[in-house]
This record gives sequence, structure tokens and C-alpha cells, in this order.
Amino acid sequence: MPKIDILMPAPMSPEVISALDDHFILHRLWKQPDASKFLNKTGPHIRGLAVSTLAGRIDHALFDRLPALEIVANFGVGYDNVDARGAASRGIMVTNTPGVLDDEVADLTLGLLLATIRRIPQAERYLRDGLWPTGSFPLSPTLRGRRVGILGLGAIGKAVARRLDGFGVEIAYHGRARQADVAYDYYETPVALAKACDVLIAIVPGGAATRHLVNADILTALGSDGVLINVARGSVVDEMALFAALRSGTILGAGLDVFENEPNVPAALLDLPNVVVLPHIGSASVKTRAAMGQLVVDNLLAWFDGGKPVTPVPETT
Ligand code: NAP
Ligand code: 8YV
Repeated sequence: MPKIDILMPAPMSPEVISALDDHFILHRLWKQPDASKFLNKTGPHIRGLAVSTLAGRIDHALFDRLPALEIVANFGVGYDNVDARGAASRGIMVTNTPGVLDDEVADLTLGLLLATIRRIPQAERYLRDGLWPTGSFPLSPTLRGRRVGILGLGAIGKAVARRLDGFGVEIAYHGRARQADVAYDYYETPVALAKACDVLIAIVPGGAATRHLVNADILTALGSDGVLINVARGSVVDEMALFAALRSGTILGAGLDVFENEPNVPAALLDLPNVVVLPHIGSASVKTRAAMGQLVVDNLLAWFDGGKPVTPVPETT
């Protein structure tokens, strides 16, 4: 294969960088003293982009600078950071990293659910703060007898459901369509699902179509014993409405792995006693991040080898 110019706007893992260095001419945009000057000179040669959420929004502003661009390889199954429709309109392929992270994210989701309901972080803090000798940690709410609603029963949602089956809780779901091969109860709207459940797990894609899908009405429907778990995208939940619902007791608690303005989390949210927060670590194990990185590399290699990437997104298929 002739050497092909690939642009990486923001740093990715050393393994991805090293693999791309082996096969391509890899340009590290973040190391350029003047990014715009660099793009004026080298942009016309760039045929591939390797990006993660750290690179910011990938859209026409960058596509305009890269007239020979053929493919955007995204690190992450979620690709709301990439204007995939805009890319498709220019004949640019977009790929993501589905499948290799389903179990990891589902494991973390169950961990976050239990941490939130059984108040595991708060209990650990209680012990570390030397409070155990002063009395037992207060009794917690329970997962027992709950009905769990999964908002987005896709690859990860199904991996979450398989685990929940083992926990002996009832499961229901909402998506834009009922799934013929799924036995769980289907609800046609998010609010109907929330009304029927007392745990709601959001695991839909981010982007305009799902922005604030979880709003004040849904939190009210979830109810005062309700628990929200968001492992989808921060944009899926109206954070101000969530803050109000947590503070007023409209819902019982929330476990959040994602936020509207990452990596910034509103201080007011952090002050609440009934929320467990994680810094977007759903897929963040060494093994799974390596598999995702390898898929980024494989997509670029497959595209430039035969024009057929491994995991193209639907908009560009
Ligand atoms: P997936 O297999 O494509 O599943 C997405 C599900 O969401 C589908 O069941 C889809 O069902 C549903 N959906 C899509 N748009 C919807 C809408 N507007 N309203 C209601 N439901 C909708 O994707 P996945 O691999 O499970 O990943 C899901 C998302 O999880 C990613 O896009 C990403 O944002 C997030 N994620 C987070 C982490 C983390 O670290 N926290 C890690 C990985 C992924 P219908 O088509 O029937 O609507
Ligand atoms: C990544 C994710 O942490 O795959 C996704 O959609 O949210 C995570 O696995 C994130 O995309 C890193 O850029």
C-alpha cells in the first residue's frame, strides 16, 4: 500500500499512534504550533482522520480544510461527535467501534446501578471517615422487587438486560420500534416506560434526536422511589431538570457516567447526597480500550486496502 496521509487532531492511545505510524504517514495536529497554517499546507493531502471525543466536533469546518478526505475513523461506538450525515453528503466514510465494548459497558452499568441504590460510595466514605464506631451506616434502598426500564435496547442495552435477568428483576424497554425477537415489555414512549418502572437506564445514542429525551416529565413519571442511570450521553438528560428532581425528591437518586459538558460537572450536582458520579469510564478498561483502538486501525487499513471498512456507521453505508 502506498503511504497515505492520516490526520489525528487530538492525542489517542500510544498503541493506536504506533500502529498508525507503522502503516501511514500520521500527522499529529495537536503538536503543530499553528494548526491553521499546517492545514493550509498539508490538509489537501489528508485522506483519513482518526478521532475521539477529545478532537471536538468533526464537521464541515474541518471537512472544508481536507478536500481529499475519504474516511473518519472514530474511537467510540457513539459518534455524535462526528457529523455523519454531513460526511455522507460529501462521500466521506465514517466508522465507529461497536461490539467490542458491550460487555465492559454493561458491567459498569450494573456496578453503577448497585452503587447508586445500595449507596456503596457513601458507605465507603462513612467507613473511611471513621464514622463506623459511632453507629451503623443507615439502611439503603434496594434493587429487590424493582422494575427496570431500558431506554435504548441496542447492543449494550441487551448486554445490560442479560445481566439484569440474573439479578431477578423485571425488565421493560423503549426504542423507536418494538423488537420482534425480544420478550421484554415494550413501551411506545419514554414517559410510558418511566411510569411503568422505578429504575430507568439510558443507553441510547447521543445527538439531536435524543437531546433531553429524559426531561422533567420523565423524571416525574419515574417517581419518588425512582432511580435514573445514565451511561448514554450527557445530552440525553436535561441536567438542570435532573438536578431539580434530585434536590426536591421527585426521584430517589441517580448514577451518572456521562454529563452535558464533560469534563465539567456542575458543582451543585456534586453537592447532592443522592447522586453517584463517574468520569465517563463505561468502556475504560485497558483490554477494552485496546480492542477499540485496534478497530480504529483496522477500519483505516481495510478502507485503504479494499474500500470496505470493518464497521461503517449506517449513515455512510
Ligand atoms: P446501538 O446498538 O445502536 O443501540 C442503540 C439503541 O438505542 C437501539 O436499540 C435504538 O433502538 C435506540 N435508539 C436510537 N435512537 C433512539 C431514539 N431517538 N429514541 C429511542 N431509542 C433510540 O448502540 P450501542 O452500541 O448499544 O450504544 C449505545 C450508546 O451508548 C452509544 O451511542 C453511546 O452514546 C453510549 N455509550 C456510552 C459509553 C460510556 O462509556 N458511557 C460507552 C459506549 C457507548 P431503535 O432503533 O429501535 O430506536
Ligand atoms: C468512549 C463511549 O469512552 O464508545 C463510546 O461511545 O462513550 C466510550 O466508549 C468515548 O467514546 C471516548 O472517546
